[in-house]
Amino acid sequence: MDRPKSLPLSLGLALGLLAVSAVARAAPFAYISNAADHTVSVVDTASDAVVTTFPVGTGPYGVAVHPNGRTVYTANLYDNAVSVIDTASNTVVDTVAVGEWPFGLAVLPDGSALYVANFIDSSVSIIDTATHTVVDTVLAGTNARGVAVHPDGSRVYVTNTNGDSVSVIDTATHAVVATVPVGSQPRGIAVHPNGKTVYVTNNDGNTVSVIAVAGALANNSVVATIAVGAGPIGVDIHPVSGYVYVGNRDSGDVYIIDSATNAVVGTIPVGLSPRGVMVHPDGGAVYVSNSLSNNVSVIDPTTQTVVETIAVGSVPFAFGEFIGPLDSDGDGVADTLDNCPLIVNPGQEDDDHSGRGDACDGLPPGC
Ligand SMILES: [Ca+2]
Ligand SMILES: [Ca+2]
Ligand SMILES: [Ca+2]
Repeated sequence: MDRPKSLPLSLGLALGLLAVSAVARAAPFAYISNAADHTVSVVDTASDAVVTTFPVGTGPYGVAVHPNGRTVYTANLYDNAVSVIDTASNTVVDTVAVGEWPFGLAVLPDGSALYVANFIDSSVSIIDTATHTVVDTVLAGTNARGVAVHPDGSRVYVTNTNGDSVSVIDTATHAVVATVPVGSQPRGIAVHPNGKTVYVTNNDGNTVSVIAVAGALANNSVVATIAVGAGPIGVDIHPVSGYVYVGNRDSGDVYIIDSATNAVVGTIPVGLSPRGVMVHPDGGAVYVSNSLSNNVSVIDPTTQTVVETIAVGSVPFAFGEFIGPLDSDGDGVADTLDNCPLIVNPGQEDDDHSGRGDACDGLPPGC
């Protein structure tokens, strides 16, 4: 079943104004890393079909998509390396050696650097995404695992699974500027899209810690602890509703927390041993990788029910931000980078230096 897609109002206006009939709405892809068969399953999120599966390094537990959507990275636990994947060809184009047992990883919003948590080394490797080289290694807490980036790019947050803490890294200096005690065995981590709080799953404590990181409470301290299901790991936050989706490994379900009240407002059964959880960038679905069912559950966030189950590879973890960015006009340039996000202009020409693509000059805002 195809997930219904609403046509953005501004796209409707653009279509009407330009009488363009063939603007494809290219869907981003979900890159599901399969830890046991050392592959990535690529899911077209418009159809929820697996379009291809390709090999990467050994034990790809973590995965991250570059903000431009042209590169994907997997952290390969058993070869102590990161695979660099070209999404045009879905092939590994480079391999970068990092620390021992790399797990989670995340890219800065400007795309310049990739942060990789090394579990055994309790460190974070910082990779320059232009050169594919490690430019720095930062000591974190004991057994670094999950990585999340603040939307303003200034801070990276790392869970330390056996340190029961979160390390806060300043991306300008690479210094650890705070170490925040959280619950027992923190694993997953996500920054609220409003930039004010960070949600951390405590796998052993069956709780979620909420850290205040901006605003009046910008002191990197835990302001709430919420009881969830058994063995929480994956976590992500819906950009519109502010609902927090938490995958619980041992109870095989997803808890929904309303971030306005930090109350649990729902529970959704999924597959066995859910790991990766990510809200689709268009807000229309939530994807959950079930590591012992070898499939992905797709949740409709309007009904909070599973509407699709997608068979993937063996032991899908997809730990991280595994879905690519929106590219509404399908010209290969992500919406956040496209100077005419609803008009096909892959060259991004701006000959008059207006700051808008020449294809949009003179058209109403939103084209
Ligand atoms: Ca585009
Ligand atoms: Ca465009
Ligand atoms: Ca222009």
